[in-house]
Amino acid sequence: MDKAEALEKVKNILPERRFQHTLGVVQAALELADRFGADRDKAELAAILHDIAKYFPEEEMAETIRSHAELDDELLNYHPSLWHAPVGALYVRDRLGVDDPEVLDAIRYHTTGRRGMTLLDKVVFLADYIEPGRDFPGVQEVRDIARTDLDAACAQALANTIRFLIEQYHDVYPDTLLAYNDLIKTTGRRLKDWKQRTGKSL
Ligand code: DGI
Ligand code: FE
Ligand code: FE
Repeated sequence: MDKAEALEKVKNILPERRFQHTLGVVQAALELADRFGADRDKAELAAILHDIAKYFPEEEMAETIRSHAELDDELLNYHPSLWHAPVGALYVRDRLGVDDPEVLDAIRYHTTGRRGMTLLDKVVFLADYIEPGRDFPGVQEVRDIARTDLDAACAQALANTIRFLIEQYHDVYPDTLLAYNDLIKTTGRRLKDWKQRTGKSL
């Protein structure tokens, strides 16, 4: 499946607003790929397809998770908004013939992240967070950090998400915490310095 076919497919599947978000993620992913040396074509394909399963019916996604050993059954104990990422990865592999494991993983982990995120995982995860259409508290700071520091920007995005989830008394999926713990080891110092230098509260 090439880029044009993938775009056509998601344009047909997604509502207009979600398609516009997808185009924003593509733009952001290409910028990040160029800045941090990721494969442009893989970043673009993963970005185009990342939310393809966003509006699949919940019961259908639950059944997909139950019937595929490679998808963690534990997902069923967490919020359904997490399901579209792994289900989407499986869908593009089995139904659209996407066979690049790096692209499939970037789609699979775009919502939660994971321990040991690859360069491509980070590019797609961060692009989803900072694409131009996003407007939530803290996003501008993450955009600023992302100009120079991919890992620190991902860590800050994860910190914001975890804080938001906890404020709402939502559950936090283990991969989200593992991704944060992993990245904060190497970026915590830089983020503290950044915060002190800019006086920004993150
Ligand atoms: O699909 P998008 O809206 O573009 O973005 P996304 O794939 O990052 O999904 C965002 C949603 O996922 C948002 O409602 C927060 C939620 N989310 C992310 N990590 C976790 C989570 N929800 C729970 N309950 N637990 C998590 O760890
Ligand atoms: Fe998503
Ligand atoms: Fe998205």
